[in-house]
Amino acid sequence: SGPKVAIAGVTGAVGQEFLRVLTERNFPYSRMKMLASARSAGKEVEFDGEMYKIEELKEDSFDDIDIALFSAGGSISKKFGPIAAKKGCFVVDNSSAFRLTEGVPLIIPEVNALSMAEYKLGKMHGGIISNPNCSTIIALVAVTPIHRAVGIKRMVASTYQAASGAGALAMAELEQQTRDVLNGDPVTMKIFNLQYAFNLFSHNAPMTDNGYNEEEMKMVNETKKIWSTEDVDIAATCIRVPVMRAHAESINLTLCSDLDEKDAKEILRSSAGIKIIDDRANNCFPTPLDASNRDEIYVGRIRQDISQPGRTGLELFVCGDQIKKGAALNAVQIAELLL
Ligand code: 11C
Repeated sequence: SGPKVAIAGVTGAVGQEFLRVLTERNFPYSRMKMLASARSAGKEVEFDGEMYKIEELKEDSFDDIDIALFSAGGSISKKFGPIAAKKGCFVVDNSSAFRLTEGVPLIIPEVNALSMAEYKLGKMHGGIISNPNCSTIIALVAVTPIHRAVGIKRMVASTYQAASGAGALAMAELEQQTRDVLNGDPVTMKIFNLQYAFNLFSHNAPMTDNGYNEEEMKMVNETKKIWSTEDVDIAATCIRVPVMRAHAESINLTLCSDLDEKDAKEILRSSAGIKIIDDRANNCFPTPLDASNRDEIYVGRIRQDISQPGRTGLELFVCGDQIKKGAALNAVQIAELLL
């Protein structure tokens, strides 16, 4: 027994991770439907010991579905999300299509699970719930406990983002280019317009008028919605680094009142979804490899910002699996809240 579940975009990196996370968490279901574009229809995918034929995503795909996990890109979500919701299906959408839409909850379960109740989802028959951007999820799991304790006035984030954020083909490009460079072969670019292996560059999201790219503005706007406040100043610089599947972020905070670094560490240690690696003596701090395939956000370099007065500034370095907590796991946790 359990809900009838559909995966929209099952062939993608996040789609595949949905399947792993659902199995890992023993998510209850009475039926599972695998959906993708016409190109993948007819192929088979394994889940929970059974083989499933992938069906083409169409308007009638959601007629008998209770919960749909979407990760097939913004335009697919825009087209099919409302159709599914109208049919009484709860859509957990991994794209940016509805994140800032009024009335659509934007949820990180460790941070604002209660917002789902505020949106009165329980009384609704179907609806769309958005999964935040991975960089936002990874930052906010780490800093929200500090925000709850003393308030955050300003946050400056610098990201080091993995290939997975740009999809399975970008991961393949990083692998291929690395091989090409080591073999002395010419490097070819398909997904990114710059060499990725042994390099790093400003995030590939489209640039906006203010000089910040869309990835950076997502961190700003999504954080304000998730924290339900305009009263926090946020700036981000997002960089793509040649790492496979976990993002890292350097985060600088200006606090509303004093917080000692030792107290900050204790607050973080006792908070949901966080693991601390913070061993100064041995220079042991979070790495993307520590965080890969893990549920938790890894936090370290917890230190007072010496450039701010008293104990009003704090610095952190965080790592989180982009495909897992940054996408599939967070969406499945939202589906668990729906149950
Ligand atoms: C990245 N965060 O790492 C992006 C990918 O709004 O869901 C996901 C973009 C989004 O490149």
